[in-house]
Amino acid sequence: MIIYKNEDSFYKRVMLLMDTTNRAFVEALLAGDHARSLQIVTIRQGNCSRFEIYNELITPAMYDIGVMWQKNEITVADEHLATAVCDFVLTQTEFELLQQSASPYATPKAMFFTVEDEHHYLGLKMVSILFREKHWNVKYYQSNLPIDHVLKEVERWKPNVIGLSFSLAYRIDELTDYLKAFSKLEDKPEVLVGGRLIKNYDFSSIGPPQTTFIQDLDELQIWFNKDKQTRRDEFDGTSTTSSVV
Ligand code: B12
Repeated sequence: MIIYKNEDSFYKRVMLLMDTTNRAFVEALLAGDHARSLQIVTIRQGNCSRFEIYNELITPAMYDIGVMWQKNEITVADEHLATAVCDFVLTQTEFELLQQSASPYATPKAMFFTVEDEHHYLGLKMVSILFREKHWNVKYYQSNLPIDHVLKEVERWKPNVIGLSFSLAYRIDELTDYLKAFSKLEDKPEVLVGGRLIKNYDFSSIGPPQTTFIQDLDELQIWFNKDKQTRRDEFDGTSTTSSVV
């Protein structure tokens, strides 16, 4: 059974975070102004981490745009334009990480994608960049990856973590199929499921044991800290040491 959770307090917190810079950022996204949007992010980068920029600037901005769209204050075209600029800004925040990109054989490995027909991928992209920042070997497949192709990739690449995202309630059956398929995998990779609905519903009943539902970047941070305590290679040891303490 999927249990509904209260979303009011979350949205109040989001609105409180919308200070002047955040409003300027929303305006720049909606104006399709790549330069101004990037400038706002670059200024913030002076005293904020990537995590803070994603959590306190970009995520609230996109949620705010969703509310404006729902209230018919902006058009579908405005929202698409804002999405494109947001995607550009995220790519820029990933750019400098390319210098320290892990080799295709390095561990630990994590793959990211959205379930079939799910086109909301900006949140997933942020998460994949945060994994890259922590020196994970990342493969980011963006959106709409059918289950048989996911399973082929898992078999071939053998990731330690499979991260998937979904945003629309009517994708729950698809999500359940993916999770069932992962529970049958021999290597038992850890599965992380994220997306806006995790805040509102308790999905634990559809997740096999190695699945963790993560509602936001704060929870991801907790997961990273826990993972660091239990995994030695690439973080505190060398790549050939055991990954289990
Ligand atoms: C931009 C946008 C789009 C873009 C998608 C752009 C893209 N490439 O991602 C486009 C235009 C394609 C789109 C299409 C649609 N959309 Co839309 N969209 C949005 C909007 C405004 C922002 C989404 C976003 O980027 N949010 C910001 C990110 C950062 O937040 P997030 O996804 O929650 O991710 C965070 C966490 O959830 C978590 N997380 C996410 N994934 C993962 C994965 C892992 C592994 C982990 C650990 C964590 C994690 O970390 C992230 C970082 O903070 C939302 C509003 C909203 N509230 O989100 C509506 C929204 C989601 N869309 C909505 C709808 C209805 C649609 C359409 C059905 C519209 C239509 N009629 O065509 C289509 C469906 C398309 C499809 N088949 O998927 C509704 C859904 C309503 C509902 N009740 O289900 C919303 C809520 C708008 C609204 N208020 O009505 N959309």
